[in-house]
Amino acid sequence: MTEEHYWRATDRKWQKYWLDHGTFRAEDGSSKPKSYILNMFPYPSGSTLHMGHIRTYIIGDVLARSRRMKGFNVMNPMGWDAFGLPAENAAIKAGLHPAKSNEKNIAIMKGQMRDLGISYDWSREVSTDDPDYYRWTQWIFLKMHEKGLAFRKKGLQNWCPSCQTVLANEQVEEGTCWRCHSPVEKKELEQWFLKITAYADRLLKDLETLKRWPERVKTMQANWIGRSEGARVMFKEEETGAEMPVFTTRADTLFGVTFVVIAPEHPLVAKLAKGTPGEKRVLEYAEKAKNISERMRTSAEREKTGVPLGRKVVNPVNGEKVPVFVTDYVLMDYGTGIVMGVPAHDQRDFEFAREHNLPIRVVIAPPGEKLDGATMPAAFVEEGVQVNSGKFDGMPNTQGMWAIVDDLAKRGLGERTVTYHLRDWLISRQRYWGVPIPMINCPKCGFVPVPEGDLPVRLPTNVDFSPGALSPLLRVKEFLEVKCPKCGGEAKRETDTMDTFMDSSWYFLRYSSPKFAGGPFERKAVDYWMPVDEYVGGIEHAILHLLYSRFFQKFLFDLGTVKDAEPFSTLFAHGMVLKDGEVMSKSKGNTVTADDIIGRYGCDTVRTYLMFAAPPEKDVEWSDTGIEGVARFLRRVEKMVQIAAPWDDPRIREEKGYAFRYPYSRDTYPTPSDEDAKEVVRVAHETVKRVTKDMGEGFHFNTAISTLMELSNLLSAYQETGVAKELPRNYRPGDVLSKPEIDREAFTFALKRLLLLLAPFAPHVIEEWWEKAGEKPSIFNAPWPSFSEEAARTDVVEVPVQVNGKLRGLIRVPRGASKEELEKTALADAKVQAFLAGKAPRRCVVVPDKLVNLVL
Ligand code: ANZ
Ligand code: ZN
Repeated sequence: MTEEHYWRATDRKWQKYWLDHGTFRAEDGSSKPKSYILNMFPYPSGSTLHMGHIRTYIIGDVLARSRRMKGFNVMNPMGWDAFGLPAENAAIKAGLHPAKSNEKNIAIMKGQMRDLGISYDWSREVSTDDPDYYRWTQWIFLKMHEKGLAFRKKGLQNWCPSCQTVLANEQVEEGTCWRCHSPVEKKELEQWFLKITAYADRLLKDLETLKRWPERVKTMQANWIGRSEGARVMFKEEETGAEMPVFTTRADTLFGVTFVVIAPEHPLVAKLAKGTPGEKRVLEYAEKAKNISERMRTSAEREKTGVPLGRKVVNPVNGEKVPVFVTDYVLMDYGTGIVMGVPAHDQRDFEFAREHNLPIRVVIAPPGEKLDGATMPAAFVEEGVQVNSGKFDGMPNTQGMWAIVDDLAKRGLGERTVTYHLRDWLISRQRYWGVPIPMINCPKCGFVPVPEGDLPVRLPTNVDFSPGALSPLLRVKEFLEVKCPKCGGEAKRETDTMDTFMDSSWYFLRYSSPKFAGGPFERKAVDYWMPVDEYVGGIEHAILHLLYSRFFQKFLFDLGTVKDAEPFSTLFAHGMVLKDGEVMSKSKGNTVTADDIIGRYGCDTVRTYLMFAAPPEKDVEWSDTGIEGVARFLRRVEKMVQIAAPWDDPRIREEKGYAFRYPYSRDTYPTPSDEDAKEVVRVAHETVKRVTKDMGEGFHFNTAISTLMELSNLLSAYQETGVAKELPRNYRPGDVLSKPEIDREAFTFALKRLLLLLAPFAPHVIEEWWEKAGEKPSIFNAPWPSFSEEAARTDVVEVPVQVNGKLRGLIRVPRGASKEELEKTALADAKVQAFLAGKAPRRCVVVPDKLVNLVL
C-alpha cells in the first residue's frame, strides 16, 4: 500500500467506525456534565470548503473530542443556513432551483466535513429551509408581533440596486451593501421591522456578564448600540407654537444656541415652509438630500450645506428667537431629527455658522480664560465653566448641564433622556428564497397574523424567482390569494420574506431537540444544553449575527421559554488562513484546497498542522514545509508504536501484580529506579500537566502540540538508546546503545499518554495505533490522562546559552534560578568561556529557565 493509500484507508476506516458506533452522539438527559460546542453553521455555497472554514471546524472538533475524553457529555452539532441571498445567488449562478442547489452543495460540504473527521452529531442536523424548522421561525415572528415587537413602518429604506432588496442597517457597510458592495440607495417603502431597540439597554448591560467574550467584540457591540445620555429640550416655532424638540448631549451649551437645524425628511419641514418665499428652495433641497447616503451626510469632511426655512424658534432658556435651517447633516431617525446649533462648542455647527454668517457665542470657557467667538479658529469642545449662561455662570459645565435640564424640567420644557444609535431591525426582503412572513393583508382588517395552527406558511417551490423590483412571491397567485383569518373576506398574503439573519438567530436552540414538533425546542432539552459553552466563529459576525441572536434569546427568555438571558457563554473568534501574507481567497488565486492536501497526507496531518502553526485566535500562514514537518512527527510516533506494540506484556503485568492497562490510577503510576526511566515517567507527567492546561481555557493548541513533539522526541530517543535525552543530530541507529534494555513499563506509560493527548488533533491515525497496540477502540471513550503534580516536578533545568545569538553551551541550574544566578553560571561555563575569548559581555539577556544570551 502506498503511503497515500494508507493514510486515506485509515481515515475512512475510523470515520465509518465512529458513524457506525455513534461515538459522537450527544446523550439527552445524561447525568454527566454537558459541554455544548458550536461552530457557526455555513450557508450551502457552491464551492468546496476553504481553509478558513476548515480551520474553524477543526478548532471546534479538537475541543469537542478533548471535552469528551475529559468526561463531558458533548454536543457538537452542525447544520445549514440554507435560506437567504447567498444560497439564492449560488442557485441562480448554477442555473438551479435553490432547493436543488442546496441539496447538492450540502452533500458536498457534508462529505468534506466527514473527510476531515469532524465529530459532528449528525442526528441533530438542522436546515433553516426545512418547513419543520422555519415554521418555528414564523412562530417566533408571530410571538413578537403579539408583543408589539414586529411592526410595519414606512420610511426611507436602504436599498441595494444590485441585490434588488432592502437591507438592514447592520448590513450597510460604509454606505455599501455587505454582500455585493454596491452603493446603497434610499427608497421609500413600508416594511416589517423588529423592535430590537426595546432591548437596547439589556443588550448593552448584559455584555458585562459575558466574561469569556473577546473585548473587541463586546466593544463593537457596545458602539453599535451606542447609548447616549442627554436631554430632550423643547424649542417652539415663534408664530404657530409648533413643537420642535431637540436631543442634545450638551444641554450646558443651551445659552450658546444661535440657530436650529432640522432634517430634510422631517414632516415639519414642508408644513413650516408652506407659503414662505423660500418654499421652493427648501423642497428642492429636501428632495436632493434623499439620494445622499447617510455616511456622506454625516461625514466630518463634507461641506455643511443647508437652506433657511424662513422660520424662527424660541430658545426655552432665554426666550431668544433663532433661525431654523434645513440641513442634511441632521438625520431623521436619530434623536428627534432636530438639533440645536451651538457653533462655539461643536465643530460641525462652527463650520455651518461660518458658512452662513451666523453668530458664534461662547458659553463654556477654560477656568479664568476668555474666548472670543469672532476670532476663535475652531469650536472649543473641552470641559470648562459656564459663561454667558445667566444664573448658571461659574458652574463647571458638567454640572451646569444637569442644572439647566432640571431647571427646564420644572417648566415642562426639558427632561433627561437616553438615546441609542441602534435602529430597529428591518427584516422584510423582496426576494424569493426566505421564510414567508406569516401575515395576511386584508382590505378590511389590515394586517392579520396567520393563525399558529396554520403554520408553516410554506414557501411555494414553483416560482419564477428572478429578482425584480417587486417580491417574486407576488407572481404566485395560489400563494398570494387567501381568505382573511379574521373576517373571511378576500385578502392577500404578505409576499416579502424574512431576512436570513432571523433563521440563524435561534438555530443553536433547535439543536437541543431538532425533531421536536410541539414548539421551537423542547424545554427540558434546551434547559440541559443551553447556554452554548464554546461558540467558535469569525469576528465578521461581531455585530449582525451575534447581536441578533442575543436579542432573540432575550425575547425567548421574556416569553419564559428558556432559562438563560444570554445564549453564548464563550465566544471564540479565530484568525484567518493566509498564504504569502494574504487571506486565502479564490479571487486572489492563492487557495490551497483541502482535497489535495488530505489526499496526499491524510487529514490528520492537515488537522495537526493547522492547530500547530499558530494559536487559534491568530492568523495562520499556510506553509508546505510546515505540513511536511508535521507529517514527519506523526510518522515518528507511528514508528514508535509499531516497535512497541503490543505494549501490554502479560508477564510484566503479573510480575508487578497490577493491571497494567490504561488508565493508571494515582497509586499505580510507575516508579522506576533507573535514572533515564525515571526521567521518561517524569516528562510524561509534566506533559500531561502542560497539555491539560493548554487545552483548557484559552485553547493554546499550538503549544500543546509542541509539548507533545518534545515528548515524542524524548521517547523515540529513549526507545532507541535507553537514554532519556534527545538524540544528537548526527546520531545513526546503533551508534550509542548505552543501555540495551529500556524500561518497558515506563516507556509504554509515557507513549500511551502521548497518544491520548494527541488523539483530539490526529484522531484517525491515533485510533489505528491505539488499536494496533492492543487497546480497545474508541480512544475517545478513554478518559483524559491524569498526572501527579509531584511526579511532574523537576528540580534541574537545562538552559541553552547563546553568545551573540548563537547556541554555545548548555548549563544545568535549579529550576526557577534567578537571573543573576543564571548569568553567573553561564559565564563560569568552560565551553561558553571559550567563545567569550576573555571579553566581558556588553549585555546579558536572561529568560529564566529558558535562555541566556550574552551579547559581546
Ligand atoms: C447640541 C450640541 C452642542 C451637541 C455641542 C453636541 C455638542 P451622540 O453622542 O452621538 O448621541 N444630534 C442629535 N440628534 C441628531 C441627529 N438626528 N442628526 C445629527 N446630529 C444629531 O450625539 C449627540 C449630539 O448629536 C447632540 O448633542 C446633537 O448635537 C447631535 F457643543 O446638541 B448636540
Ligand atoms: Zn379581514
